[in-house]
Amino acid sequence: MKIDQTQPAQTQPAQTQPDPSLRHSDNSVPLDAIIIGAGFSGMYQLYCLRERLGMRARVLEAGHGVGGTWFWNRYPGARCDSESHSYMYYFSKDLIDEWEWSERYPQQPEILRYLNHVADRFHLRDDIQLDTRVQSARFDAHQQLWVVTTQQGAVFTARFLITAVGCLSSANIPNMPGLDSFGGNWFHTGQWPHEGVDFSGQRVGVIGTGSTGIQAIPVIAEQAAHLTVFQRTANYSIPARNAPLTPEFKQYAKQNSDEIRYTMNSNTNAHPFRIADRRAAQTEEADRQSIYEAAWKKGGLQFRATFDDLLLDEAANATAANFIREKILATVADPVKAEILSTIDHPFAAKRPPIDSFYFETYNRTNVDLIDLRATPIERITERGVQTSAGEVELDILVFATGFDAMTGSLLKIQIEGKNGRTLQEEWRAGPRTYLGLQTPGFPNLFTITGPGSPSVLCNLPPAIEQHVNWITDCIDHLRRENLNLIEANEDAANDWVEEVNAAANATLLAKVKHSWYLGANVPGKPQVFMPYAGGFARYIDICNRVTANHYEGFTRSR
Ligand code: NA7
Repeated sequence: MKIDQTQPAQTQPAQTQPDPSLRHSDNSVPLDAIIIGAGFSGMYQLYCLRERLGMRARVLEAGHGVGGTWFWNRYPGARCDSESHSYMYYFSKDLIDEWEWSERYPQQPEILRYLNHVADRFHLRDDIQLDTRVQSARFDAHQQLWVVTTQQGAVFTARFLITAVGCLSSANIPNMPGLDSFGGNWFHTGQWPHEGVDFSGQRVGVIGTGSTGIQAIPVIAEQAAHLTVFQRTANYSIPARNAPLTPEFKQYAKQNSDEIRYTMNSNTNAHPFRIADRRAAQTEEADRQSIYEAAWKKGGLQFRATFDDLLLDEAANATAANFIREKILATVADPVKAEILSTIDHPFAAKRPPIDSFYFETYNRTNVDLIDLRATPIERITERGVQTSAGEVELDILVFATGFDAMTGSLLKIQIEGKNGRTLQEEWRAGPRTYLGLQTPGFPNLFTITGPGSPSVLCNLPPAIEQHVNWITDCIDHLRRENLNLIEANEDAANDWVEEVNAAANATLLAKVKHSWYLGANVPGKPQVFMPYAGGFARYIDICNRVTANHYEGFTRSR
């Protein structure tokens, strides 16, 4: 099927100038829309509603600044795994031309500077209310309005409610017995103190070896007197080969922004590269090795794109997995550590594959120990440190790099009550059930940007966000033009979509990993349902476009 990706996923309505007199803070007058969260999604959604549709919208943001995940995740080594020229908005040519990234993979402070620049450049702060945590939202069917209450007790009403709360924003802090008794300081990477943490001269423990732990461990090891890494599941990681961007590359990225955007919107993961059209299983061993070797040298998530059967065929995947295992064994000098790090229980990239800067090399430092929690589990946290079945590790600082209650965590922290008085928590008791990740039946005029059931975390997120926001904006514009007040996903459409999401995951190796956060398995008690849509970003865009073209098939629109 042909997909036109030279433009945003949806046709953009003509730009209309907002009426400045409409921007006021009188809570008694219903707004057109309330947006929860001022990260990549919330800011772009505000821009679209205000600048394209001339609507009155307000963003409510819990943090003291804009930036969403990049406001909170300030741990040492925090940087993006997407390449900088793809981890940005593409909706404004001027913005593309004027912003300059410094590195292949930008660090957290640089991304936060970018998002602040966007907020200033488009005067978004006028309609963003910081330090405002939304506690509940209730749909008033009589008035056809969402009634939103903040933790401070302020009440807002709006026709549309749009959640832009992020997929990886609700910290997963394991309930470890004894944590209260710990005499040192402990931190979760996603709630890092703004003043930073001084590790010098300290005995530090890091629990977790996902993307975050793998970024933080080398940086902490350089500062700390001693670092102990507590690993539950060994992980693959590809060298990032981060470096400053050359003037030539910066120029290339600006001059070819249309093509880069087209590539991102017409492939599986919304990255600015394509998955090679060849199979590992059908490639000669020597050729395969040299392809892997070249990708290893180049670094980054492109390694995953070397062959198109890596996530479909276990034997093909094993060739990549074995290559990486050999690299770990060749890098880590201590054979015990090397064995713990390279005994990996899942296919490559079936969990989110990290990329790193000298992660495995860090285990060659004399001040770094590694504990295999599969062999010697944590029993409790003590006053002095961490007690495993093999003994106590004394620590001054403990870092939880233990991830997030992904995709649904932040949404379900808000008490969201739909038209029948049922809450999202009740509706999603057996797992999230959405239509296209955009809407849930029973919750009219509620949109979830990159919600469960959309490609979201399987993608480079900014393009996925732009596509969702464009779709939502066009949908709202359509309702307005047609003089309609409400849109709601149909039960059948949501049920069919859940099946489609499951089928897409089951067609890949992603669904084979039973302990991944894609399934919610990292949070005790969370229903285990594969949450993101794994059918590919381009295919998803095409489905969304078809739904629009077929008069919002699967949705009910009404006055
Ligand atoms: P992840 O990828 O969820 O990684 C969390 C890590 O913490 C992982 O190694 C977990 O082991 C470990 N973990 C979690 N709970 C525990 C307990 N109770 N005990 C020991 N170890 C534990 O989160 P990240 O923050 O690294 O990355 C999240 C995403 O952010 C990333 O994919 C990017 O998209 C950005 P496990 O594997 O569950 O055995």
